[in-house]
Amino acid sequence: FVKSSSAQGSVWTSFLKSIATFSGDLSNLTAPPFILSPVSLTEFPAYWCEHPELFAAIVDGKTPEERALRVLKWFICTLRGQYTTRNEDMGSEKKPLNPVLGEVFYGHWPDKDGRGRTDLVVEQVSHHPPITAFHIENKSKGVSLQGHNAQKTSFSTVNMAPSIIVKQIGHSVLTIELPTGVKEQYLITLPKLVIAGLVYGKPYIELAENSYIASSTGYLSTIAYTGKGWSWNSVAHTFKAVVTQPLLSSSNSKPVPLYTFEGQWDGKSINTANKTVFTNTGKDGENGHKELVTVAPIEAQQARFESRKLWQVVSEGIRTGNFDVAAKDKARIENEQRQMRAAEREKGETWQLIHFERVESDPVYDKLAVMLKDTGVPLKEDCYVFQHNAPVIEDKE
Ligand code: 0T9
Repeated sequence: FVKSSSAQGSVWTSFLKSIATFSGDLSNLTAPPFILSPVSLTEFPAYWCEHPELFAAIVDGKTPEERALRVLKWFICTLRGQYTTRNEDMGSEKKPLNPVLGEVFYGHWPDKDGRGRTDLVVEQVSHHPPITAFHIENKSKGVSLQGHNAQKTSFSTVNMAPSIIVKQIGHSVLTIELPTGVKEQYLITLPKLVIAGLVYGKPYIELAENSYIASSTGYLSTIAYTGKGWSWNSVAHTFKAVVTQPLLSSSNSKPVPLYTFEGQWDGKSINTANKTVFTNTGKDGENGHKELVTVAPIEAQQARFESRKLWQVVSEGIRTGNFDVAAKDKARIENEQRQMRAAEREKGETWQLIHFERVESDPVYDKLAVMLKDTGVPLKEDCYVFQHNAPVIEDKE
């Protein structure tokens, strides 16, 4: 059951052994060249908005209930991009480039059909452990998403197959401002990942357990990832989402289910009550098309550590199979970072973030987290909260 070509096979087998005995953060692990991705993790938050029209349309929901459903639909439609893109584009999950402290990634989705322009700002706010913060905003519609993401990885055997378990640490908060000026917030927690397919040398992601979307209007969506995907005879990427009625404050009754959706998060799902199609992110589906983020060409990138500019030589090396060129430039970047950290220590300085600031707590998160806890949701450990702190979005059009 080892990757076919025997030379590669033995490299992969010893890599698997090193993962199995590794403790801590997998971003530090040296992986065989064929599993390297030319893309940095700072680019990943763009997956949240590859359906910019669904993101914008949230605010057009007429009632709190309709908006909660639109948030759920948008969220489900992001999953295919988040978790299957590398398999679709490169044949398997790949190890992303580990961002440097202060690495930034900027992009936007242009205005089209009245949906408004959406801007993306990403910054690597910590290197040890790696934490990525992002802010996505459609100003004209009054819709924004702010979040940060980190991972805790471990090795385990799932359905008799060696697998990497990735606990996502962090959360996102979606804020919408209605035309009346009223604001609604939605706390979005993140699912657990199982990286399966390792023995075949073709890793892919399956989602596990639950994630939640808790709204300030009281609606709660519970998304259960049924994860049949790693049993040989069943369908991959299945989920069931239940939207419950707002709880009256301080009542300890069980939330009443209003809607249930079932299906595949990378394909079709249906409303189980009336059998209408809910989302379809599959290739030919209603929301199958995705719109990649628009990024300035490398020559025009101004920031010191703008992701594609920083990793240009490394990425090119990986893409063209010149792994020694890639390794050399990666080592150069990492040495430079070590020198910067040493110089800062010497001067008693710390690296200054550009777009985010670390805060002790976030009142919106605290409020929604309490609501989740009250409904009996076990809240996972979180990392520090980062807040977007600067009006960095200038119109470049
Ligand atoms: C946030 C997403 C996250 C980042 C990636 C686990 C992972 C790094 C984190 C969670 C995004 O919103 C969604 C998608 C994919 C996740 C990555 C998949 C992956 O394998 C890596 C880890 C660090 C590895 O590279 C493990 C080693 C490798 C051999 C497996 C292919």
